[in-house]
Amino acid sequence: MLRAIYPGSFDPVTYGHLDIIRRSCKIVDDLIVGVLNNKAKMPLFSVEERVKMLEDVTKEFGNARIVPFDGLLVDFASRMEAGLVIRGLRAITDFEYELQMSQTNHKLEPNVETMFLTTGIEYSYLSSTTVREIAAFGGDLSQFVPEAVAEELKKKMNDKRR
Ligand code: COD
Repeated sequence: MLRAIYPGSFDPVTYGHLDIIRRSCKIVDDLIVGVLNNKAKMPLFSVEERVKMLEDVTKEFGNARIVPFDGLLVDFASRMEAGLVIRGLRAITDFEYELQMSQTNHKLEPNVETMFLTTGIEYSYLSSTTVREIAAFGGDLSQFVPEAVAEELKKKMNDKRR
């Protein structure tokens, strides 16, 4: 059985992330979407909120499960007994960071390999950062995130304005 981890911040999950999850689920038997619980990064959504949104939008994939983690990714991978990490590659700007991360992880834990899936062309521009910015200015989010996530973003932005 092939088990992999797709780790990230998912603050919030976008159609770009979902595209990678959908395609990964066709490749591996058990996909663990690892949600980083890093309070130092000051995410917009709490880890519980990010996990809940991911659970809602990945229900249709029978072999994906959402698990929060903190600490090192390689330790999380060992705990989950996963030897494979999947990452998405959007553009050359992602490459340097991703290369450094995969090589560091491999040095820390040689049993963990990283596999890259290139983004679908229609999502290559898309990031959680731009989604948060559009939401902050009340823009239309329908092309970027599922409806349930757009609703959560609107609520969060309204709460912040109060
Ligand atoms: N299309 C395709 N892929 C996309 C898109 C898109 N539009 N948007 C994002 N992605 C991919 C990203 O390339 C990434 O692979 C994944 O989706 C998640 O993206 P993010 O932005 O939500 O998550 P990141 O990149 O902030 O996640 C970083 C980690 C949490 C994985 C990293 O910080 C980590 O492992 N932290 C734990 C500490 C650790 O082990 N550090 C040492 C590693 S060197």
